[in-house]
Amino acid sequence: MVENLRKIILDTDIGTDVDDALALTLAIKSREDIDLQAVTTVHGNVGLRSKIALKLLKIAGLENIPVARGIERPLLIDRPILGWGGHEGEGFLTYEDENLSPSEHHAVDLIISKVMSMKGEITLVCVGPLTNLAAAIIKEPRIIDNVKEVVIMGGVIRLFNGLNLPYREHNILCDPEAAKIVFSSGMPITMVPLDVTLKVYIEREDLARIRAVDSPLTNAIASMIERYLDIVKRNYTWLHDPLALATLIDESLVKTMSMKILVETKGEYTTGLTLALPAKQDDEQVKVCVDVDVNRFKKLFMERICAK
Ligand SMILES: [Ca+2]
Repeated sequence: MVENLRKIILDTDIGTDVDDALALTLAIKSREDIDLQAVTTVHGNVGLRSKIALKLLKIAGLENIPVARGIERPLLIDRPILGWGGHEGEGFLTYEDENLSPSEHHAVDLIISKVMSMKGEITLVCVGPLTNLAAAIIKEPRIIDNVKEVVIMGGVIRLFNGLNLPYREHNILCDPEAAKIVFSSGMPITMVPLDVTLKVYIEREDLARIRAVDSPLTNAIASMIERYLDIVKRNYTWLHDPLALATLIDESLVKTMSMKILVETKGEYTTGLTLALPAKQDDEQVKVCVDVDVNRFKKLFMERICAK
């Protein structure tokens, strides 16, 4: 049913951790649920990140979906770019991909124009630092009331759920001021924190099933995963960003609780921390994912990725 499709913009730091490419692929292969309106890139070399997204879309035959470059530096400029691996695009992009050209529009403008031209219909899926979205809010605050929903992979609320959780998460730590603007904006937010994403992963042994599909897209994805596992010297890697996307495909995969989320920006040791408090009635309430059905998610992920 076309009218039930979720219109999304994927805002991503694709290229460093392989999970962004897997989230994009999950969106591409979930056409029955997801209408991918645009991809926007953020943090670090956004031109290179955009080429990676463009190439994946091209392999999938979706050259019509715009990919827009966003903001390279954190919002206040005085913070470093964290986590740039140096391997971004290696083994995937070739000299022929020089011709892949991103949208002439800036990511911030594309987000604003999509949200304002399709009021109440656009869901923003933010799986990188929140710089683009914060800048979009500053430039056009009316997007706050006109976005359908924002799904954020980011933060950690430290549920003490048996996982060895860090006290800060990368996407928020990269740009805490941007995160603070987003979380205090009043937008309807679903937060997919490390507390749940560190429960879901793909293993090297899953690659055989992906390779068996033998399509250009699955072959590309299998190679990207394999290369990333070699770089991080592990036989598994977490599916942080695909889980955020999957909550839009089947919300029953996760259990959520309403909380108030504050972002620390000034602490000597705690900058970038997401402080989760019980939400009172008048507070901005964030839907925070607190548990995930690991097996059902993994099954959905593999079935979608490996579908013909
Ligand atoms: Ca990401």
